[in-house]
Amino acid sequence: MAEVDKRRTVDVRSDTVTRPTAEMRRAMAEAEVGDDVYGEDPSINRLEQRAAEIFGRDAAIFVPTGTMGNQIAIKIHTRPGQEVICEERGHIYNYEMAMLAHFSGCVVRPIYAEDGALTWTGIKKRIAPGIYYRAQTGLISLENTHNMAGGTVYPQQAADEICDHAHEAGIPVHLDGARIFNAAAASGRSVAEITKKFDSVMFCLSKGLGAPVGSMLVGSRKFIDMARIYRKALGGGMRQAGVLAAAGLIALEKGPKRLHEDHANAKFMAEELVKIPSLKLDAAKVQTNILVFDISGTGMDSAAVTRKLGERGVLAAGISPEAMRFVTHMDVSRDDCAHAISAMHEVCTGAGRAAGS
Ligand code: TLP
Repeated sequence: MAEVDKRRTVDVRSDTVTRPTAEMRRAMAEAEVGDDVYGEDPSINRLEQRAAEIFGRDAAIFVPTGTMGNQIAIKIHTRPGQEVICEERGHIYNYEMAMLAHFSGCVVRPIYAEDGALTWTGIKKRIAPGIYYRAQTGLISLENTHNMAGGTVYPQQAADEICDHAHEAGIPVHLDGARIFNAAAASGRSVAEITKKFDSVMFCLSKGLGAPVGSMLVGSRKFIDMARIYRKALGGGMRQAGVLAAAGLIALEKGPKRLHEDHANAKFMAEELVKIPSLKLDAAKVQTNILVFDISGTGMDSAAVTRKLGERGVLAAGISPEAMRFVTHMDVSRDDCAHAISAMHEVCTGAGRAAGS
């Protein structure tokens, strides 16, 4: 029985925790900069152009966070007093501080869907009838990969169908594509292809792609011109932000190429976790870099499991009292994953065990 090495720290709380690589730090130090509020930062301009090119769109804009990107998109697509349809566990609904009510004056019409993937059939019945005394559906927002459903990849046909039908009904569709490059890597399709029917897409440089800061919004020229106005209004006009764009450019070019490693590591952990009888997880559903699993069979809540893992050098996060999430990323090696599994084994069964045995 292997004892867990308590001197080691493995951080699987999120893929947001990555530190910039040496190459990123060098590029940041040497970045050409200017005042981005005047549109004069060459590094930001290069990053925005590259993002637009990669997504096959007119334009893109750099924003400090994914949250700001999503909220700007919601503001542009909606009017106060409207509803936004999204999946019940969606980030815009649960983790963005009710900003869509605060900033856009809208409410969410949440709909639960297996694996976080709404279908047109599910959405159609929840679109507000065109009666003057009912709040109208202003926007549909999807999430790919779906974070809290366990990093699931949106079935392409379902996403395309939703966009087509929504457009026929005059409703725009936004994509929270914080981890869209993970979806692309898992499905073997390009981000341009899987996002082409959406009116706007937000993606994060600061998650699996490894940049320290930053997200992008992509869309039509008119949409991005509006986004520039709202970004400034929210205090997101960041002046010499080229120091961030320099890291972002490396994340955008190099980050996608290594995501399959994170996916293989997540799969490895899933296949090990299912061997712990008190945990509930469907390893076959782990498609990308996120594992969400039920710990209620351990007799502990997630706060207790998190604390015990922490004592063994594993930083993890509970997403409810009964469920936990592990996220793989570029600062987590296969060995680190094995360490996390051994720690989990020890916490759940009270015994040490080497992963793989
Ligand atoms: N997600 C964070 C937490 O907020 C939950 C994480 O650790 O996963 N959309 C999705 C799908 C996200 O997962 C996140 C961040 C965001 C948007 C917001 O991005 P940031 O943190 O840059 O505002």
